[in-house]
Amino acid sequence: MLILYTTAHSLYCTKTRILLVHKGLAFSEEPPVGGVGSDAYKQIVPSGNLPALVHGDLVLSDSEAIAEYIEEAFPDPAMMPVALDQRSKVRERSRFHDTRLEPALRALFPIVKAGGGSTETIDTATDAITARLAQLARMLDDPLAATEILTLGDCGLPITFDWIDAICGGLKAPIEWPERVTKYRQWLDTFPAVTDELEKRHPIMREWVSSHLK
Ligand SMILES: N[C@@H](CCC(=O)N[C@@H](CS)C(=O)NCC(=O)O)C(=O)O
Repeated sequence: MLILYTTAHSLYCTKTRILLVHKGLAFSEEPPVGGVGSDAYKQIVPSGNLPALVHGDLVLSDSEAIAEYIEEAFPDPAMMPVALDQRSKVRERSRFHDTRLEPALRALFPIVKAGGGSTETIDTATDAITARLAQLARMLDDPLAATEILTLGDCGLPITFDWIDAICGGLKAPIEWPERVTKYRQWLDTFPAVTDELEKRHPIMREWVSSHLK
């Protein structure tokens, strides 16, 4: 049995749930022992990171490490293409999500927690997101990036897109979505693992945003 340490709001936990559900794997979820950032949790998961996976004696953190382990331990259905160059583009997309697009979104969290920000602060943050989305559109245009299967590189993006909608909607700072990214979102929505998980997260996201932005 797989155990996943999660919290309801964590974007990276959603990324991992999408992967596990798409793989058809049974797993149970547990909150971090002693709470987020606790010493008790760090006794189990040294980095204190969420999500973390427990599989037998293995305790593994970092959503990318978890994704690659799951793909190797449970190869069916495949979530990596066969061709080497296509595999590398999946990894590129996944890393782009974790190290570029998501951090641009994350810059908005303290603004929301503060109940809002100056027009200039919000514009700077949303301009950074817009720039990353434009880069993603170009990456998606690369023929080597196109796959028919849902891949490891596609699991983080849908929840980040929905957080962008939720937060930018709350801040009344709409984002202009590149057509290519909208088309990609529509494709992601053809996978039940994506839509079912997002549906469960929507009320939690809405509640979090509206609790801060009255
Ligand atoms: N790159 C990491 C990022 C994960 C991450 O930032 N997790 C947040 C929750 S969304 C977290 O662990 N926060 C608690 C902490 O850092 O102590 C991954 O892919 O797992």
